[in-house]
Amino acid sequence: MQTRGGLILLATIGLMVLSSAVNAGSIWFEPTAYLSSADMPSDFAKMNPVIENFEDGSADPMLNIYPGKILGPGHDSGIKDVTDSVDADDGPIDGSGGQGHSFFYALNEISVEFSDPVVAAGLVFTDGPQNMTLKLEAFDTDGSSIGDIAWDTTADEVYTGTTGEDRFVGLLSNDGVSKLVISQSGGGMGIEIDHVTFAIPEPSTAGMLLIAAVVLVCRRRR
Ligand SMILES: [Ca+2]
Ligand SMILES: [Ca+2]
Ligand SMILES: [Ca+2]
Repeated sequence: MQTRGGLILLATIGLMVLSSAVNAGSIWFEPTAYLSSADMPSDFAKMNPVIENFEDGSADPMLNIYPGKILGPGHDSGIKDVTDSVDADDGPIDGSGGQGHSFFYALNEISVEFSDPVVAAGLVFTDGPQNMTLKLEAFDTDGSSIGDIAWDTTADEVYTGTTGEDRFVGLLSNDGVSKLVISQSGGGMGIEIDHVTFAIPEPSTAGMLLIAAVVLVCRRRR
């Protein structure tokens, strides 16, 4: 009797957790100032995400980021020292990320594709022209839009690595995110990002409870 009661309780809890997970949908994180990974919103950081900071000069194999390229320390585009990494990536938090690595494209849109769907996805906008409206849009595994978030950038008219306008933005989604697109409108050109941040689904609590229930059933049958 005790085992059967435990089993029913376990299965009930499992179904409750499963049902709440399915109904949760997505949670968006408004743009927030970001000088190091310590500035990641705590509810996002709880997902134990991978942070791709480009500091080894390459991107995680799970990521396909396009168009554009990784910039290294002090990149010279005709204007010297245009690299605009997250501030802490080059050592001190000192108002500059000029000696770190970032990802840059000369026009107005960068896509980040995940080879497997992720449940947490975010990035840090690090530079662009003044007076632009930025938008981050997320897509599910069918390619349908999950939603977007837009904000007016406070970017200064400085093309070197200043960090006052750097913003983290992202979402958690149980639908699974397959792609992020960051874009800007308003006249100028050039967009730069860093700290592409993502978490793949872990075996859920619900899944673990259901597995435990199945094991118990098998043991009883034996
Ligand atoms: Ca710095
Ligand atoms: Ca970086
Ligand atoms: Ca910046």
